[in-house]
Formats: sequence, structure tokens, C-alpha cells
Amino acid sequence: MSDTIFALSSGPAPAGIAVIRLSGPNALAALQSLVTSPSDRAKCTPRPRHAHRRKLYRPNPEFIAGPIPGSEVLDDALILFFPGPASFTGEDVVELHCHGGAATIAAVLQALGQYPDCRLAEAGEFSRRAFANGNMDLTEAEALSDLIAAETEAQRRLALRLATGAGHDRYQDWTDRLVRILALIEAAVDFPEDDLPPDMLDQNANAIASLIAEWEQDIRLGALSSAIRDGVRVAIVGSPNVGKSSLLNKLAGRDAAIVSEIAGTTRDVIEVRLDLGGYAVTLSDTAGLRDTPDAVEGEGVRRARATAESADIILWVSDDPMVFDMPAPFGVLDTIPVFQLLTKCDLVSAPSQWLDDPNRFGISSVTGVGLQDLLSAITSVCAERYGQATAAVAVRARHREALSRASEALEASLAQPELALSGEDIRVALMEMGRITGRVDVETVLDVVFQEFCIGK
Ligand SMILES: Nc1nc2c(ncn2[C@@H]2O[C@H](COP(=O)(O)OP(=O)(O)OP(=O)(O)O)[C@@H](O)[C@H]2O)c(=O)[nH]1
Ligand SMILES: [Mg+2]
Repeated sequence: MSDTIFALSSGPAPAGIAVIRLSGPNALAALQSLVTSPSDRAKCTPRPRHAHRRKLYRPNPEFIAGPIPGSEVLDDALILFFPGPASFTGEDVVELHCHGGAATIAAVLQALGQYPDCRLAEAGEFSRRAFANGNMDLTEAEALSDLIAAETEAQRRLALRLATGAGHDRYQDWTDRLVRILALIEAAVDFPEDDLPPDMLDQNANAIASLIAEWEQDIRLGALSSAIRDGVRVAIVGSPNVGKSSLLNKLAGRDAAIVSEIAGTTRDVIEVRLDLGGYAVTLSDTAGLRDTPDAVEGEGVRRARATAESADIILWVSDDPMVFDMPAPFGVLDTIPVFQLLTKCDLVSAPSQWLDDPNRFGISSVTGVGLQDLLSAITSVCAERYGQATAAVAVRARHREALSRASEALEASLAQPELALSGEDIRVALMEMGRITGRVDVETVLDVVFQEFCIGK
């Protein structure tokens, strides 16, 4: 019999309410030991999924006897009981909604820890049990942890869709299609003389080609989705003293970077996180780009270039409109948007002709002029480039690696001279699906489906 686990499931104390969750075979009994004496025990079998208000008592050390009559009240709480298997973990689950003070939480946790076979849960153990009991697959477990970590609207949408089974369904569909392909191949190998559909092999080749195409698309979109999960990287780069750090501070709303009139102030890469229209953005301030004999500043310049090269969007900053006529002082990547920012527009305004290009902005970190337009432009780029990524299911590198291995296996199967060998390649692809979802039950599924094709036998 497995242990019963418990943990504080809500945020840290102090808070209005703290939710302590228990899961396992002794969850109900442990609850009963806190709320009632043995003779009353029947009274405390809470109605499933209904909230009850109960006093929690410091339990009798003998446990079996329940709280000692008149013993100390630990808290006045709401209790909920979710009998397995229709619970989050698939086991009996109890929730105690206590007062959210540190001492209350500690006292209740300590009382629960004394119950036989009850112990504090390890990190992720509730979800692990839900996975083990078939209540969620690996993609849903991963998405649940993303949902809990989500800070912005786009992160929430992406994670919620996958946590509620969108990834599970898509991988299941791909698995079902692979199983059908394999079943047809095996039927053709085992019963060549039977009357199989004449165009079966063509149909199979088409089915394989569409899977490869769908995976390629998902790998591409899934790679973009990492910008949603990890944040879109926006790098502020340009010559020294043009106002890069001032811009960062203004957008962050705090003095994150040192600003001075001395050229070469910034050395390290300074990052702030912003939420722009629901997209998480990591904005990086960098050292001004120039040749310098100073070794420390030189290292700063090297880091600035590296930051520019790995950015998703570059803000190329200058306080002189002529500078933009020259090639940008970093390896310009045609594939990413580069916005040109003319700073200090409170002192001199940007020439109106220069501003005709929608990728150019005249800004001032002193008056704030132009910043709203700049932020809107960054948000639009995020929505355009990354909005479609929320349709992907291969949102983790782990998924994309497995999908591309599966894709390679399908390519190989198309090239096989012998049917039996191409079946082996399809099995490899199926194993990769199983790796992604954590469910490798290819043979069982195959048995069921294969019967359909067992023509006349
Ligand atoms: N009037 C005005 N002055 C600005 C503006 N932005 C920056 N400055 C001034 O320009 C000088 C340099 O600003 P910083 O933000 O430190 O420039 P930087 O590009 O980070 O400089 P380095 O870190 O040395 O590369 C400071 O004296 C700022 O006060 C602006 O929009 N208007
Ligand atoms: Mg600076």
C-alpha cells in the first residue's frame, strides 16, 4: 500500500486561507483523526465534493482513538473529500482549507505527519500519482507545471490548452494513425494472399507523408512557442552614451541600470522582464558598442554582441539620425525585426521624413515621447510572430526532438525495399510518440486494431 502524502498546496504564509491537500489510502482516516472522536466517526464521512465546516483538534497520540475529548483546537476549517478514482491523483484526496497563518499551517502539518503512513509529499508527487494512475499523460503534467508558472496571458493560454488535453489528443491522434498504418503493413506481410485493398500501399504512403508534414509544422511552431514560455528576447544595442540604459529604466519603471553621461557606463547585460500585451518580454540593456583598449569594457562589448545575436527583436539605438545610414554595428540577422530608435527627442526632434519608415521611432526617456508607439510595435511583432505558436503541441525541446526522430523513422520507412522493414520504422515512430506522452502501450493498441484487418481469419 502506498503512503498517504500531504502538503501545503496554496502559496506561502501568511495568507487568508491555506489549502493543505492529502492523497492516498489513509487520507480520509487521517482527516477523521483530526475532526472527531471514534464514536462520532460515522458523522465525519464528508459528502464527496461538498464543503463542511469542522474544528480540527490536536490528535490523540494513539490515533485510533481520535482527538482526546476537550483537546486543543488547532483550527476552524473547511474540509472537502474527493474519493478516488474520480480525484486529481486518482486516489482518495482530502483538502483542508485552514487559516493561512504560518503557525496554523505548521500545527496542522505536524498533526498530519503523526498519522501512520502519512508523510510530507515530495516535489511534484501529487502530479506524479495522477500520471501513474492514468489521470494525465506527461504532456499534461508538463503543461500543468507551466500553467502554475504562467505569468502572462499568452503563457496562460498556451499552458491551459495543453493542460486540458489538447496535446494529449493530438499525440493520441498521431498514435492512432501510426497504428493503422502499421496494422495495414502487418496485414500485407502476414496475409499477402488475402484480398487487401489494392491501393493500400499508396494510401499508406500518403498517410505517412501527411504525418511528416504535420510534424514539421508542429516542430516549427513549437520552437516559436519557447519565446512565449521563456519570454521574447528584446536587446537594446547601439553606441555608447546614446541612452540605452535610460530607455531600459523608463520601460521597466525603475532604476535597474546605472545611467551617466560617461560613455561606457554599462558593462554587464542587464535584464528586466516586462509583460507586453500578454507576452513575456526579456528586455536586455547592453554595453555601448565600440573598439576599446579597456579589457573590462571589451568583455562588455563582446557580451553585447552575443546578446544581439541571440535576440528575437533588436532595438538599435542612436542619438544621431545619420548613424542609421551606416551598416548596423552587429551581425544583422535578416530573420529578426530590427527597430531603429532615435533617442533624446526632447532635445532635437526626429526628422519627419526619417520617421516615414514604420520601423523607426523618435523617443525620449525624459518626456516619454514615442515610447507607447514603440511598445505597441513590439507587441504587434510578438503577436504576429508568436501568436500562431499557441496552436503547437511540441512546446518543449524534448517533444520536438522525439517528433523529428519519429519523422526520420517515417522517411526511412518510405525508402525501405521490404514491407516488413518499413513496419519496423513505423514501430520506432510509435515508440517516440510513447516517449512524449509517457504511454508506451503500442502492442495492446495494435492487437485491438489489428483484428479489424485480420481479413476473414
Ligand atoms: N535629454 C535626454 N537625455 C538623455 C536621454 N536618454 C539618455 N540621456 C542622457 O544621456 C546620457 C547617457 O545615458 P545612458 O542611458 O547612460 O546611455 P547608454 O547608452 O546606456 O550609455 P553606455 O552605457 O555608456 O553605453 C545620460 O547623461 C542621460 O541622462 C533622453 O531621452 N533625453
Ligand atoms: Mg548604459
